[in-house]
Amino acid sequence: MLNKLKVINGKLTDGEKPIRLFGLSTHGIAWYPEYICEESFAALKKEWRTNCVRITLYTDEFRGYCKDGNKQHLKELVEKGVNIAEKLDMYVIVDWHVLSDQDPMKYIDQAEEFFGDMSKRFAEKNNVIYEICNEPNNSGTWEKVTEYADRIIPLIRQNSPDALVITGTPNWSQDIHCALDRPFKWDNVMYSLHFYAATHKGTLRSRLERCVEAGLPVFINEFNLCEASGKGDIDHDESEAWREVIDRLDLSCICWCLSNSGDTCGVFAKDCTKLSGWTDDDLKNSGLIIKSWFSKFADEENDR
Ligand code: IDC
Repeated sequence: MLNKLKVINGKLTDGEKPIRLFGLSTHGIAWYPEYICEESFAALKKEWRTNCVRITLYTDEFRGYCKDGNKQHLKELVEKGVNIAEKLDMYVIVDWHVLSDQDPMKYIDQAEEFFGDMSKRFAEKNNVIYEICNEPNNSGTWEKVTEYADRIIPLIRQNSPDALVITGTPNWSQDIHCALDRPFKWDNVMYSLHFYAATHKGTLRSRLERCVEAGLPVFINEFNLCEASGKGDIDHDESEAWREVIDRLDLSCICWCLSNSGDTCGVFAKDCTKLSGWTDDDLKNSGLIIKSWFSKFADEENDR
């Protein structure tokens, strides 16, 4: 069984030593459920050499959990993913994907029901990380996120007292300085920073460095090398600058996303329907580059 994750002095550890998590995020599981299978997770572990998967549950989008999604089915898919990850000794992030809903308080009742249920189901598991809110934006201010967290975190901790929690930060998870100024009162929490290298550049990297150096526990639980739209060209220079910072600060990072949507950010080519055994031809450029990053991170992790 994997060790429980624990934030010590602003750093992610497995309770004994520092640990870095890296891997892929699913796309919305209502749209791309096929990758929630043992075959794919095993390939992500073996072929991509990753140790973590993020399972994305959109809330307010078409077929979202709080919209017209089939709640029962979506919960079963999350549970299936968690169980597969556990079997393969991988960590797994359960992502409540706030996006067009902006303010996580919009669906607080449904979030309470969801996280109450999930933390009960996964109470005995060491591999589950609860991401309570993907990207607050606009009306999703830090005050609102804090109000929301103060209701959700105690609920999770009632059932899973030691669980690691990740929270989004305002402005699509870029304003991590809000958390540095006014951190949550809860321990074992990490704060999200998301970047898309062709859009988010030196200013965001400087903020990241400043906050991490000041001791803020930051988790990069979504990134890609293209524009924030998930489209456009990869910015190679900016991508390399991001990789260097991630490495230097020893940060965890999760790539968006496991899909063949045809967008730059989807790591598989549009005509690739394989669930494992992906060749270089099956990968888009973003996938190829990020796979090579992960391989390097895995070597470094083995050398610890
Ligand atoms: C994008 C998906 C795209 C989908 C869109 C809206 O790639 O297929 O149509 O969401 O639902 C984020 C979000 C993430 C976005 C991604 C790329 O967390 O949901 O996915 N992005 O735009 N933040 C910054 C970029």
